[in-house]
Amino acid sequence: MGSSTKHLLLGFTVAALLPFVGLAEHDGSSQHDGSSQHDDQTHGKAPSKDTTVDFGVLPLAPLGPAPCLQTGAIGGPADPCAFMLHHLTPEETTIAKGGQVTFQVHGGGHGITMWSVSKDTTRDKIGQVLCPGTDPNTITNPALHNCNLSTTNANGAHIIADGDGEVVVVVSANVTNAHPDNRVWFEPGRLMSAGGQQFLNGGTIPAGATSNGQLITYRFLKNGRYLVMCMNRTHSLNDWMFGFVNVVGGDD
Ligand SMILES: [Cu+2]
Repeated sequence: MGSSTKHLLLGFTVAALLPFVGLAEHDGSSQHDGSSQHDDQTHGKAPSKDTTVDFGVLPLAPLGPAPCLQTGAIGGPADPCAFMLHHLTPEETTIAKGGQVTFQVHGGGHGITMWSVSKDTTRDKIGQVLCPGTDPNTITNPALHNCNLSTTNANGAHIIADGDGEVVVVVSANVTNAHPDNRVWFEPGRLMSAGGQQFLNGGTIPAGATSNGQLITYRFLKNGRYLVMCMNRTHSLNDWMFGFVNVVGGDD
């Protein structure tokens, strides 16, 4: 076979494959069905290069009227309103590929861990397998939070699947109450974790220009959607302490 014939055949093969390559890139995954593009949670958001996310909240005053604690360990593990502190701000963040997110820790008892999920993964999809019911971040009356301070739910097993139905995180039951059982700890596919064994330091000044909480940075080199969770079982499994980072721009 002459070299010109080889080139001709190679060119034909590449051309024949292109439509399939294009489809896979368009959907973000070759496994997606036709509806996934419509549900892409990463669309329509303007990316910045680098950004910051506040991880948790430092309480300085009672979190609400009684039964929220009015004195003592406000926001601590015995405060029925502590769930109000367990969220990321913002919950959804979008950066350009290659950009860095700096997570600043506020308040106590946090650890950070992260996995990649499909682009159509919604907050509700994840939250309903952690604690079924209303998103705790929208609840102001602690009596309406289905899993509030529930050790049964926090210590139970939870299997987290993404929007495509792929299992992303298998949270084992907390049997020993020692590392790694006592945290959300699942290594397959995990991109990072910080705060195992010893929780992160939330500093003494609330979120703002002078805040002094511990900083955790991660530079996102691949497009996609990333699930960022607290490793504290009570925070994430009871109170939905998780958020998403969307990485867009450039090639997938
Ligand atoms: Cu936490």
